[in-house]
Amino acid sequence: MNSLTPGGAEGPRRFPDGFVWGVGTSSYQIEGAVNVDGRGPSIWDVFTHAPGTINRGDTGDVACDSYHRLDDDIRLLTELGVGAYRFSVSWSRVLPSGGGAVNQPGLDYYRRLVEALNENGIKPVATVYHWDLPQALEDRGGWGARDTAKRLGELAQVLAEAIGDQVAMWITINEPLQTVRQGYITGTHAPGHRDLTLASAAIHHVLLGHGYALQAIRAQLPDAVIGPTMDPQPFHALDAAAQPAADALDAEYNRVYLDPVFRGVYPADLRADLRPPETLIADGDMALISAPIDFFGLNYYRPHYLRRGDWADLRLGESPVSGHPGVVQYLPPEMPRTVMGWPIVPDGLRDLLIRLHEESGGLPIHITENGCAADDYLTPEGTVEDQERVEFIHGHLGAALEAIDAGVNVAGYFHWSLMDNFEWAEGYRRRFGLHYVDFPSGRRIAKRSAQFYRQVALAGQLPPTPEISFEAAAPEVPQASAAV
Ligand code: IFM
Repeated sequence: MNSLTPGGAEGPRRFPDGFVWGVGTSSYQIEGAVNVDGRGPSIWDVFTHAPGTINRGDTGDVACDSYHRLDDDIRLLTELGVGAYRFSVSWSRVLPSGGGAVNQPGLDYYRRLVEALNENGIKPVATVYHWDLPQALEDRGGWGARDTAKRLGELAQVLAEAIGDQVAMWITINEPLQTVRQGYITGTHAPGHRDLTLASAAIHHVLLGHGYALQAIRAQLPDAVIGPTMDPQPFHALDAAAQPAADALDAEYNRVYLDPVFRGVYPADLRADLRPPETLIADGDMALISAPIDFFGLNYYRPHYLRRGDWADLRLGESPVSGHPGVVQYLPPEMPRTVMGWPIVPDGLRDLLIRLHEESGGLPIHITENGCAADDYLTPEGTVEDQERVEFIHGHLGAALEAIDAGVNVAGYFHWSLMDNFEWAEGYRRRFGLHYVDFPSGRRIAKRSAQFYRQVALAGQLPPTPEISFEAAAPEVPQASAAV
């Protein structure tokens, strides 16, 4: 319906009025300046400097140097034409010991950032916690300790007081699934634990941290717009034999975080060794975790496919699913995927939006992340022709429109990311940005996808094909001025 013009030809499809167009980043991935102006060490400083943790030994020591290039990045955002910018706060820049004494220069940086955004008509969307826990808190037990959750509430309170008048939306936590899974189970992210007992405690304490942060911001700013961001990952069983595994993994990856926030309970079918022990759940915890939120933040990248398979005789595209003998994860070899190896499935976004709409009781949903890594490179002419990212964006925005047509309140889309940055264990080799970053010089260059996204965001509509129209192209975002 939305996609057809009266003449029957495919025309542009409009997003609802007030739809928020944004881009996202996070502190450790872009700021650099790790030893500057009183910032304390975070778990990522320690983890990246341990041998063998990160591809090529990359660190976030310099990253995109956004701490020193604030004006450049504001210019990128204004040239991009977005209405909102999602950034995260480096906890140890503001509270170097995790709590207690505030580091004023750190707080001043975020004050300058949010003021500059507002002066340029861009809504600041602040993520309180995006993975860079102060090492001081890790030394006292990290997310295995209840006190860490309380300290997140303290950080939120400090931020609400200092920048609350300037922030349009608050995101309490980013992707608790990855904090727990990669930080405490696989050990591929900081702090690098592989310990299920710690992981089960971390599940509860990260969610409790969301609850304390929500409570602190609400107390200070009763009208604030607040929600968590999560990255539920759909598991599809391709045959009946894989269905029990798909259900179990849905509990382990998704419902363990969704159910407490939406309904105040942990899923009954969660595997026993990950279930937060009753002894850790104090009276009032589940009420705090399930306190009303104003929106749900969805990060969507990919689904998973499971089928019956012989672990001793794996076929092309199959890998064993740990804990589920006889079941394999399967990626059809011909299925398009990003350089991360993640399948490109826009319909998965539509279906997930519909599911979350139902499970959340119709909450507004912001797509707080969606994007793809690609093998981007500078052409001799100095451009980056990332047509595959343009197509990725076009496909996923089309899926968001289908969800809207189905009645889902999709309130915004934040492309990940404003610019190439430190992609955690992958280091700098994985480029997710709308802007190419030449890391040795720090220079930012608008990719073709930046021009496409600009055209969509300014018009509030999706063109029928993933192409840049003449009017939106070069004159407004000339390569020369987009490079800073
Ligand atoms: O770069 C990350 C981001 O920090 C969290 N969500 C997924 C992105 C891509 O892996």
